[in-house]
Amino acid sequence: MASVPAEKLSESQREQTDGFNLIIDALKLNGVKTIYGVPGIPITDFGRMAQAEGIRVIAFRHEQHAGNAAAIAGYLTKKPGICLTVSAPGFLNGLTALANATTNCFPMILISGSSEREIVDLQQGDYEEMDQLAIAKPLCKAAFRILHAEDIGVGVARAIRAAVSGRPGGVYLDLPAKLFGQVMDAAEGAASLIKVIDPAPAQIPSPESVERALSLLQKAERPLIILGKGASYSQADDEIRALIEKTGIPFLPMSMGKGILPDTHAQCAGAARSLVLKESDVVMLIGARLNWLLSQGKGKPWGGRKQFIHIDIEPTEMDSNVEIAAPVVGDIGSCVSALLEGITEDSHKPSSEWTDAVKAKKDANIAKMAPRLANDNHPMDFHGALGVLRTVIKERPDAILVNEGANTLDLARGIIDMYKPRKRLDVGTWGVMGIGMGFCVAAAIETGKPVLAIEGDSAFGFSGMEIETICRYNLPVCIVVFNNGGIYRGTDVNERSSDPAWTTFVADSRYDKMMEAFGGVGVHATTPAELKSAVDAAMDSGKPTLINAAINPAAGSESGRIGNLNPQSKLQKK
Ligand code: ADP
Ligand code: TZD
Ligand code: MG
Repeated sequence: MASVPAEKLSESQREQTDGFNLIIDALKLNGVKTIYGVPGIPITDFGRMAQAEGIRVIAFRHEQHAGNAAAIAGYLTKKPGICLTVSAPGFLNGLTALANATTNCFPMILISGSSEREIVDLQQGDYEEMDQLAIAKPLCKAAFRILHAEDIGVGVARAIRAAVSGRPGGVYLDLPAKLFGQVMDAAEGAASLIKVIDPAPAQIPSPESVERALSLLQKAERPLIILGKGASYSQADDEIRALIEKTGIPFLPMSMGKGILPDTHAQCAGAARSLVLKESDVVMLIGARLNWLLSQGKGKPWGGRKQFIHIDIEPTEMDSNVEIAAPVVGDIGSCVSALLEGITEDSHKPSSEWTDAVKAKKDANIAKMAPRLANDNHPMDFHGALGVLRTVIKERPDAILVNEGANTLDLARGIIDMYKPRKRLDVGTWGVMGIGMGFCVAAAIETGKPVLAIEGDSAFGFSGMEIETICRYNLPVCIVVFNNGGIYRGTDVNERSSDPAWTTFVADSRYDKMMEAFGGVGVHATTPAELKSAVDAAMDSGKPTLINAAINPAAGSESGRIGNLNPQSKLQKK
């Protein structure tokens, strides 16, 4: 029987769709496979329906961790990670992750249900009433609200493009409760959806900017290349490796830039950081900003003025702190490819004086560190524990390392060599605590690889409840809590009252027991050997595991490596 054209059918005869289905269809059309979130009004049914439609819906215990999971999923895949929350308080819980994603240039979309416009705008006291769009706007790259079912296609498309094009970042998408139930003709609804074509188009640098960079690099006597997390994000791994190996220039990876080339690469200057920052004359930044992590490009660590070549997709990043002699604006893959075309054998080789000096310093520092990493001190110290975890990553270079804390972060970053790109995930630009378990969940789900989390005991506490999530989804995550009884140390004393010092926790806590409560494996490790065998067992079995590594409470230093950032009272008693 010939089918009757849709427009000839009466309203009641036509097939209908609604907001719920259109949002799911729009996400699926654009390749969204996973949503990270926490259920509640008005999104509970939406999550159920998304799951029924084959989208993986990962439920967390707190929205901040779902948001962090979405953010790092975006970083790992170059597609926006999706976080779904309820209105006002759930939205606010997710907002920290959205702001952090934007700060770190990770693409994600925070989708929150919200109250009705009419009631919110007249402030008439709706359930969880809040003008979420206005609050999100200054904290993310873009924010949109969809009021009508027929706009869902456009709204989702705009959110995706805003998150991943140019400098990636966080996008907020506001979905008022009424939208979900709005009904429209199914055929018209399907036709209104947009599959985003080329969401992050290549951005080709101008030939002049490439020429300028090449000639500056050629004049350099002591060149240096710095690789930031933008370089990891770009996935231009082959081009970056070719640039570095063809020129022979020493490279310094930023924290999450570690592993683009192995830290053990002959040209890696990680172990000679102070020397290369101070002594270099021309520095090429690839996907790294001259922010506080690089002393804003000036002052003592830099030993005077440098000439910078800066490769970045964001034009306004140039000259943000110091003069950029050769800005190269474009996507890293296109920029590095263009540079490579102008580099021939030996055309940009640094002097052997320079590379020899870097190598000598690096070898000396590595040799100095070696015995400390092999120590078997009781109680265990950071170096003894990190010495064995360094071996774990060497033996399992595919594993993803999640890392947060102060001493636990700074020492692990320096000690643990990374061998492959995008394997090190950490506190990023803000040095924020709380990314740990959210990052673990998404790293395991998005990559299918085993995850090793190295967590300060304070850092772990920010997202610790999500170990239930890790157990519930049976993820191959091994968490090592560096338990030194507090923030930086467990030895502070409050001399005024019986209250504990505010940097300390319950001494000798057993975080491993928390894991057992949810059916995971818990281990208490007091020596490097016990730690190594417990981590190996966890990585072999893939079972959710938490190892409580008992670290000497006196071992850490205030604020790890950045104690100099603490303000000092001139009046403080000595
Ligand atoms: P790090 O903390 O590792 O030093 P930052 O987060 O400071 O790195 O810098 C990352 C930079 O990378 C940002 O300025 C961002 O605009 C840039 N970036 C991100 N993705 C790309 C890309 N695909 N191409 C070019 N630049 C990029
Ligand atoms: N809150 C948030 C969200 N981020 C922060 N960075 C801090 C507070 C302050 N902070 C740090 O910068 S590190 C840290 C805090 C609370 C914890 C350090 O203790 P730890 O690590 O146990 O995790 P170590 O190994 O004891 O130094
Ligand atoms: Mg601690």
